[in-house]
Amino acid sequence: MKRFGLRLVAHIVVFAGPFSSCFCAETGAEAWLRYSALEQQAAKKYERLPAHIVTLNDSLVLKTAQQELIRGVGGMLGRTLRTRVVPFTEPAILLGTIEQLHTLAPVLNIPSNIRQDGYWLAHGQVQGLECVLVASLTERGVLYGVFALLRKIALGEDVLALDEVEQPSAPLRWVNQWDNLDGRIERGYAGASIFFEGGNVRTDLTRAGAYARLLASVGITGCAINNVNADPRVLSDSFLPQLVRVADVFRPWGVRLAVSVDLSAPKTIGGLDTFDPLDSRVAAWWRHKVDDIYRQIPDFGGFVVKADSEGRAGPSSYGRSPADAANVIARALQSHGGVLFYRAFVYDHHLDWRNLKNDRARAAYDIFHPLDGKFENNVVIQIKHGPIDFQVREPVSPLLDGLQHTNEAIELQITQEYTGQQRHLCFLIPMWKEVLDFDMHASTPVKDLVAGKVFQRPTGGFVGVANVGMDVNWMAHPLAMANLYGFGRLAWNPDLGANTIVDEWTRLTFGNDPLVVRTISQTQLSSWHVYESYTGPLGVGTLTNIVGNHYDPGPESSERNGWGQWHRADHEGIGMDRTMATGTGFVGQYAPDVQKLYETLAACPDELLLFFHHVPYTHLLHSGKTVIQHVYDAHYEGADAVGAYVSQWKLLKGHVDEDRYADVLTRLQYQAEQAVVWRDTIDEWFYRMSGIPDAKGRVGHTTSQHQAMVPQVRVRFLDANMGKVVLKQ
Ligand code: GCW
Repeated sequence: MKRFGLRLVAHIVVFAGPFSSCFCAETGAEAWLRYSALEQQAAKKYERLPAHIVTLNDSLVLKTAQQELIRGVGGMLGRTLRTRVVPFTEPAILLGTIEQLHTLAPVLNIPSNIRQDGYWLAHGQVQGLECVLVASLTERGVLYGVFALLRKIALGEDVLALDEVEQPSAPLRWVNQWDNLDGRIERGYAGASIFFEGGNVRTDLTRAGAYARLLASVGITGCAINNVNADPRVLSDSFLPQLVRVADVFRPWGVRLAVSVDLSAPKTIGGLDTFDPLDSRVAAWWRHKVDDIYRQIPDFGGFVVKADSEGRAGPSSYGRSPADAANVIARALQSHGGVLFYRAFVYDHHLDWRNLKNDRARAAYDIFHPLDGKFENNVVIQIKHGPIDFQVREPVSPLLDGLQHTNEAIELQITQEYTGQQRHLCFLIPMWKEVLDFDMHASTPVKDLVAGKVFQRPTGGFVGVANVGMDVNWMAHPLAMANLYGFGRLAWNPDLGANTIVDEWTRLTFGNDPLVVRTISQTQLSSWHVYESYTGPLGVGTLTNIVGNHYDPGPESSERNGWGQWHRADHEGIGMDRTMATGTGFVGQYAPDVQKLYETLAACPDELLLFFHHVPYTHLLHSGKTVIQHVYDAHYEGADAVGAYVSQWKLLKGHVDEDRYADVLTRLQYQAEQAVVWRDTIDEWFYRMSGIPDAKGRVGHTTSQHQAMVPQVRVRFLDANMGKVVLKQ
């Protein structure tokens, strides 16, 4: 009955046609910057928007801002803004820095609290004319203000009576791309690199420029374009002119180019016989290299370093510390204003699994906490949000609270390596919100720590591993783009709610049809829990094939090897004992209040139980279910929920353009099949392990023989450098 009702509504909407303007074919290439025409009624609201635009200087970034405004207003309101210069004689939209605005209109009451790239959107009298003002301390901030103004118009908000200051929460808001120079992307699921091809930077960098535009629209200021498993060649003299070309297409959008570097570069490409960070020849090599880069790219952002990790060269080769390694490069960058991101993802991947005290989760804190205060001021320790590796559920990394005298940035993974690889829907903002809001000690949320607010650090912030590719819609799955958008929005303002973010994104991407907005928002918001429930519930890890594609179910793959992603399941029970009392002691890396949350079975939340404790399958959860019954039920509930996504999506036929409708439908149908594969594989594995039957009689009685199927949606598996199995399609 309910279903029939919704269908009826759907037809009425289609015949009434108020949203028909968005039914033309869409590729997703414009992402959330479609600027599609507002319907008449909504456009009326902006009739009094000035018809002129005045840019207070002719810098590159302000020109970009001007063009973007013309483009956006043209698309949404069908009006062509005319450009004027000072002095002007008609009401205008004014774009400029605070300083310029102050000179032009000294009596204007300009707020004094604008910082960094924050912006002021307001209306006010300038030279006796009613103007819309977009101002910032920096030109980049003005560009961000223009994107905000356009977003408001797209969302139907008032822009004529504004007086608001928006500040970014943290100075560093960057993305990393794990692109190899040959054009493949490690853990990239949307085609080839937009930067590299056949060992060189692409000849045509149109997409790279378009990417910078997307990044700028959500306030991202820097992008490291190559894999952290870095090819040393990226620093060779002959490669530098190619990097210059990328910087050139980033610059109009205020995005700073950065690269990942291999610590052994002074030796592998520099002709030295060492890369010992304490050797003066090595220091000189880095200095010359960096000076050379800045001569050609004056706004170069800096470097990212992955060292002593998963086979990468590192300071341990010379008995030196990560601080020694980071500092030698950071000093070279210092006078140019460059930043050195040193990744805390340092661990031994040959751990002895038989030793119950061994624990990969301990590594980052054990290594970096003792070095707190030993890093230069332009070093930022880049810390994955959890102590293992972007699993579907992890506690927050204790290292985020373990550095008081060192800058830090949180690393979040936008590309869905362990969360369905953009073939399953998994909207990650709710997960990141939990991480950022998590209280590390005495009302100290992670978001304040990474922003440098708690210990008054000069810098800090957010890094997202994005891995967009040449696929026309950037992320392959049309709905996965919400993760890229949401990352930028959260990095700017981590107080935004997941529901606000998804609502914005959906309207900007699919239009304002209430049925579409409601359906997509609800689907996205539930998708992380759903994915978790049919893959790896109770904090056990993803139970995916960790020595292969990180995608299919493979619960045995994490055991009896050195990678340390163990769940330690046997016939009696499952889970890693990480307690201080009897386990690996990992819990002791947290502040006392957090220790109390995780140390005892009585306090530990169900969703992280198996991350912290080894328990029998019959252990009773706070929910009242046994572990084993929870596992069985969760997998059925999760698979059913994906089935429901398919039927809900079908109600949108005729409400979104046919191309994206069909594309998403195919993907959800595929996901629904895969969720059943996951359900049956995992439930049956638990049944074989535990010997405990499903109280509801389902497990072990499935009629179909599900196996991990060859995916129907295009798949790429790439695992350079790590010696893990590489599966090819
Ligand atoms: O989990 C691992 C990924 C690697 C990646 C590594 C890292 C770039 O499987 O592909 O390497 O994390 O973050 O360095």
